[in-house]
Amino acid sequence: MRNISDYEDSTYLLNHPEKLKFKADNEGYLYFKRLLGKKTNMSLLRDLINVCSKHGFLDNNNGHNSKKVKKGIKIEPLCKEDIDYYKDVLKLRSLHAYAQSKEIMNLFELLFDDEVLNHSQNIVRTVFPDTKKHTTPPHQDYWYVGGNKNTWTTWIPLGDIPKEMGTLAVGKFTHKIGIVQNRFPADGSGSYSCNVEDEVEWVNGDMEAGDVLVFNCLSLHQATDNLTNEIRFSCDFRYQPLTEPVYIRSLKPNMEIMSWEEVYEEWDERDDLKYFWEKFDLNINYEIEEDRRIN
Ligand SMILES: O=C(O)CCC(=O)C(=O)O
Ligand SMILES: [Fe+2]
Repeated sequence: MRNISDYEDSTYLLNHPEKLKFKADNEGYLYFKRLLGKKTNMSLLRDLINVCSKHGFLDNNNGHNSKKVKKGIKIEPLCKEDIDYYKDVLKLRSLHAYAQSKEIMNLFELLFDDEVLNHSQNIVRTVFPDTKKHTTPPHQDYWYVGGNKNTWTTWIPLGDIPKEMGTLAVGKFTHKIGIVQNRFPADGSGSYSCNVEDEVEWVNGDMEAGDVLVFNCLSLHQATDNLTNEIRFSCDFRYQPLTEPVYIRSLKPNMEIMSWEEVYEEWDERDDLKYFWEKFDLNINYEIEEDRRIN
């Protein structure tokens, strides 16, 4: 990656909706410092550390909140691959509730001028030290998410994430290029990558608990390497105008590794968050969209 500058904080535009929308339409990304409270962010981080600890990944000698991995443990891209661990992560009610934080829902209501659907397929990334070759390569989310091109992703660090721990770089203005057809097999999460022009202007930076990065599903983005000896945790959630088509997979648990019944097993029976999307009259695509088919 060449041509990198810091994320530009758009918090000051939250009271100027037209300007905020213009910036989103123009640059294809927005960044908000501390849009969310630190307390809830740290609480979800603790929940994830507890799941990691339950699965025996952590060096508990380093203290209660340690994100250091046990010596000798070799976890291949645990990112999402260790199914039992990841199932326990997806069962966390705190994760799914976080995706519907009112600050995020209000932000997208403002950007969409419509009611907002949070895709129930919420994702957590667990990135271990020394996993460079699994770092997520450049891609557009539209290839994976589909449905419509007005879907946006939020990428949220859990805890503070300095640049050397790896964050998410977004290519400013790249959503205007349209679908980038060049896809080829690559290492890293997602397994495919786009060709990227040298001129792309990337934004990246240190992130703090509560910061939120949002970008359009056609904006090119890529993760950067975790060069520390601690685990990096982040979550990525997706949102779209309620009236636009949604691809069926966006309403299933990530990677379809389990059923919603299994996710909800230990939740309160009357919890409103369960199957929340079923109360909307959605326009669901059951077939993969034409422009996402690989020839
Ligand atoms: O965190 C990562 O490794 C990739 C995140 C990503 O591609 C996304 O949020 O859409
Ligand atoms: Fe992505």
